[in-house]
Amino acid sequence: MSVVGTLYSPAASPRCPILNYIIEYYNLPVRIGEKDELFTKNFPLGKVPAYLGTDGNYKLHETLAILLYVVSLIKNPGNLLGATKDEYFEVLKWLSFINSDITTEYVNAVFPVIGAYPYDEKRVFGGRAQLDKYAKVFEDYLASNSFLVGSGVTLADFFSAVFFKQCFETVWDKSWASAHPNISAWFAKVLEEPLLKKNIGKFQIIEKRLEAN
Ligand SMILES: N[C@@H](CCC(=O)N[C@@H](CS)C(=O)NCC(=O)O)C(=O)O
Repeated sequence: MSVVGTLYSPAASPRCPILNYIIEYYNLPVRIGEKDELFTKNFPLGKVPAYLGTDGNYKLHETLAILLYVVSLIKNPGNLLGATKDEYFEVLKWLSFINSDITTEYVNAVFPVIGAYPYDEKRVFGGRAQLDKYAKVFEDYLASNSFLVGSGVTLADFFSAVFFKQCFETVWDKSWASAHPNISAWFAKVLEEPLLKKNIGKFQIIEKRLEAN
């Protein structure tokens, strides 16, 4: 199948890795491109991810729209979007929670520490606390559920686990993982799924949380 469009999706951007994994794993006809003149011309906000169809007219920004578009290109998506209509909406619920509330607090907790933003202790501490509050929603839910939606792995698990991987590389260290056994067990299990295994391989949780120098 010929290429249907270009996805601007730098691997280092928190919202982007899962898109690239899905495109590569399912061999989808989407080119993953670097920001270029076409990107600047078509996406004045300059935010990623962004998708431009080969006709030059079909444009998507917003992670969730792009994610669902990319999944729509998979011939047999199986259980990715859930097994029923209700499950589909539950998948969307988790995607939105990760993409909005959790991403915002991850950025607050981590970006000033790694030098992506000026250091601001109040922001970092506030982000960590809020992130913990949101993580508790997962920890409690996963106490009695194997996956985030229904009885099998869905896009909600993949999107969340790939996002949490970034947390486990920066702000959620081994002691945090021990204090959150349900998230940790679910995370390890989802990482074993072929889609993530192929892309992430063996993963080590950071020994000690990153702190500003
Ligand atoms: N609402 C957008 C937010 C996209 C967004 O903020 N992307 C970040 C990277 S994860 C970005 O491009 N930041 C650069 C900037 O804000 O200029 C979405 O859900 O996709």
